[in-house]
Amino acid sequence: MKPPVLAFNLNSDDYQIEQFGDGLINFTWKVSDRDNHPQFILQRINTDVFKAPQDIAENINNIGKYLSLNAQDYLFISPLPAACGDYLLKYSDGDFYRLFPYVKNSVTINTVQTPNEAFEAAQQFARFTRLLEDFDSSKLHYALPGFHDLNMRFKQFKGAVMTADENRLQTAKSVIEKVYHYQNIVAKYENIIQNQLIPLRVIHHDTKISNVLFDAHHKGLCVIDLDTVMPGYFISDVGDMMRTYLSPVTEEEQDFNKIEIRQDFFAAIMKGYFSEMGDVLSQAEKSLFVYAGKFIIYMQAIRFLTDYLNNDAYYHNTYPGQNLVRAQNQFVLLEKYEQLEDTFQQLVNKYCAV
Ligand code: GN1
Ligand code: MG
Repeated sequence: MKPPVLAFNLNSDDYQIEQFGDGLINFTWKVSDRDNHPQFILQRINTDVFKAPQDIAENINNIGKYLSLNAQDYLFISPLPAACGDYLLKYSDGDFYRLFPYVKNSVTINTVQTPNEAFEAAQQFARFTRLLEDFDSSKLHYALPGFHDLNMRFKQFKGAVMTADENRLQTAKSVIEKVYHYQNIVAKYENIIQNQLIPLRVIHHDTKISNVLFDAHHKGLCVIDLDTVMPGYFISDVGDMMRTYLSPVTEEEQDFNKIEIRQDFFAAIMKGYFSEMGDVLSQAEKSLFVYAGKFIIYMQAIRFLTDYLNNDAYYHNTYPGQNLVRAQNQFVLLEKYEQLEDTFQQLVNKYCAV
């Protein structure tokens, strides 16, 4: 597939274009000059998932404007205009594209290898939310309504069980049982929401490490991939960091013995997040810091399983049964996380007491 670089005034003869990153939804290319220096990042928005890409463009624009007025030192990467002047290009193939400048000497990483990387990333996501603390979040469109609404995800899962074909129901049987085994995680979520125990904030909602830009010395620079920035709860961001930084292997790992929880990485996420948000978070939020991990790991397990039961309609797959493997993987992670829950709670208590 050849992306429409000319529509962004780039002559394809002058650039090398290669697929970039490991996202499961949008398609991303790195555009480098003839000397192989990266110059741009080009993205095609998946409109099966993001039904109103214009809303995302508006969100990014609004946040960019706010930060340029209120946090001048923050590195905010704004999209570049296409030849027609639009910042989000609707191309003749019906797809939407956008172009970002490539930040010189920046790097992204795909797996968290040191606690320092976890600290830096957590600090960056927390900084983003903190800098937007006074931003009027009602200005933001909900690009994906109900995205991290665990209640809704649970209902979607039950719906998928009703409609799934017999074969998939059979192969997924033991994993489906796990969803019910951990149902108390949904009950706790319902309680939080119904009693409004924690506030809505500007939340990134996709805190995997590849969404952080680092400098050459692995210092965090800023967060990227802002499609899912919406009003939400801090447990989404912290939880997704637990989900994706604590284990040395990802959701794609098929050898579940390799899944483990690295305790020093938990401490790094906590310290990094609190370094920015420590004075902002309420007591109620702090008391849910450990729950955040369970909340997101469980929700992601449900989302993969639901997609498996729906014949893999949502996530990009490269082999049959991949969504089921991902769901199983996430349940193993959840089990191992739960075993350390008390240890982690003590860590948080101790850290918050000083
Ligand atoms: C999707 O495309 P990517 O990898 O940034 C998904 C996230 C999941 C993640 C699991 C819009 O993110 O919510 O956590 O896959 N994004 C969307 O790998 O559904
Ligand atoms: Mg993403």
